[in-house]
Amino acid sequence: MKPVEQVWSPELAAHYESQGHWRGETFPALLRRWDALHPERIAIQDRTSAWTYGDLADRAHRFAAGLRKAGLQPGERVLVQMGNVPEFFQAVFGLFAAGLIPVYALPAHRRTELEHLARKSEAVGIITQSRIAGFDHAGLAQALADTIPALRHVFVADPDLENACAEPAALPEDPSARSVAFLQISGGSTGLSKLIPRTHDDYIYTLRESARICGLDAQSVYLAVLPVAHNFTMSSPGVFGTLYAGGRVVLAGDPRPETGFALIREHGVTMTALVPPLAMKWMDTAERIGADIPSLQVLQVGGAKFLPDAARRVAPVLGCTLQQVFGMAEGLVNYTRLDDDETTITETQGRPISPDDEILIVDDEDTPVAPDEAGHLLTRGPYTIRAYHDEPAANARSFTAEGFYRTGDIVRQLPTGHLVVQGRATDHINRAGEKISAEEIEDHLIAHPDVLDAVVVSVPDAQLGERTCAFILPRGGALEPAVLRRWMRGREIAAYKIPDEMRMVDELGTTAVGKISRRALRAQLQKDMTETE
Ligand code: J2J
Repeated sequence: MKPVEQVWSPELAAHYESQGHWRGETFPALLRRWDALHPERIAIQDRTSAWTYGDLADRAHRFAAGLRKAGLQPGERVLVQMGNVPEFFQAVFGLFAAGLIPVYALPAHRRTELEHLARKSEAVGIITQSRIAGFDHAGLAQALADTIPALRHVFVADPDLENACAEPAALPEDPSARSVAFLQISGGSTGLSKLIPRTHDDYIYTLRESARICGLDAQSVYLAVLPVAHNFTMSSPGVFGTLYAGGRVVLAGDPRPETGFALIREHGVTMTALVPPLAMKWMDTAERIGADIPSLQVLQVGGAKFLPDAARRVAPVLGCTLQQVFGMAEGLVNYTRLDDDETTITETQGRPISPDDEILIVDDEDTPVAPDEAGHLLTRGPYTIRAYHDEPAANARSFTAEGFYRTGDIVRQLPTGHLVVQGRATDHINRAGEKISAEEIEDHLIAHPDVLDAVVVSVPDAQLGERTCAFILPRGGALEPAVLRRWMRGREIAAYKIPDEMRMVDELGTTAVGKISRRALRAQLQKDMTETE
């Protein structure tokens, strides 16, 4: 089994430590600390249950003992595919306590994505729910275990995560804070998702600082609307940042504004986070039927560009402060500060968490652009990865020789340090905050016997921000989009990856389509589409 690691240069690591960013804290130690400090306080609740910090520690430790009893060994990887349920926390903190490394899948993922994540991480097990939004995840997990011999353990959270628990037993020693705590997944601009190894030290630093920047404390109540496994909901400051601050996490079962407003009223929610299309839906509903959510102090919006016109509506319509969040699972997170002036809050995507986040904005030749000019955003810092797991080719492309991560985003920086996202250079589609790799979808389409070639581009969309359009060159006669749509469903991929639009074409451009010209072709089609919109 390949070890998972994340290594900074010794000089930078020493610097991050000397600055107090990395403090040697680990997730299993955090859980024990919360349990010792405030076991009676409510940590997590949803419609039907409320767990105190003591309950969480007890459940996680019994599950950890069960994992040990089942033979799982420290350092092994386990896929976690769960929705916004308290058992997610039992599973993940149980894995931490047993020295295991969670790999976070999203609820929307299907067999194709899970199989890729399982193989790439060499996972030995999967923890899931029997159903999420009506889909049979237990069946999927079992089918996966039947095809991947290494994936030996299947745990279904409901009804029987409890059955997997054992009497508390000796748990392994805490891991090194410099070791990898879990694997997040990349949005993936080329091909399939890559695995992002995040260490205890680096991630806990973002939790501590995010909680501080966002003003969280023991009185804070955070509503998780987006999937908890997504890096935004998990850490900016998200559910983990809220627990770090000793606050309370409320889990929403669905993202509808009516559900959100009811939960905010019922639990006195002070903060929540949405992607732009959802934020607009919440505002439209509030204007139509009223929201009555006086406890809500901060609405965070991020994951995709929030346009200034929409941003300006937040405070008057929802009666709370807007915080824009521009982050990435690879690391760097930017926040507008709660006391920034209105123009900064509505027109920028914030500034970095850390004084040690290094920001470089460069042209196509990696030469820094003039101040205030737009260019490629490169970054290096105390919580931005230096490499993906087991991806030598992607690592060579995605990181400079000095260890800066090439974010793929085009930004400009204001004299205050705030960043304005202008667009992006890589070929992913940001569909309502869900990132889709054009190449991955093209590969699925081209696998169809009647498709000679396909190119996928993004198109501006009033609701989603962007939607996907596939240009398809059939091999011979007519080919119906409905046939291809069925084909894509048959590929067992997340539903959000199925193109919103498919256009049959006679040719796809004059250049021979190869890996190099495909990029130019996408750009050309993109331009044609945008101009005809
Ligand atoms: C424009 N583009 C944005 C924004 C992300 C906090 C918040 C978001 C994520 C996330 C995250 C954007 N305006 N406000 O992990 O901790 C686009 C950029 C970026 C990519 C990263 C967090 N906020 N984006 O969205 O890994 O293109 O993380 O590089 O899913 O989303 O996507 P992801």
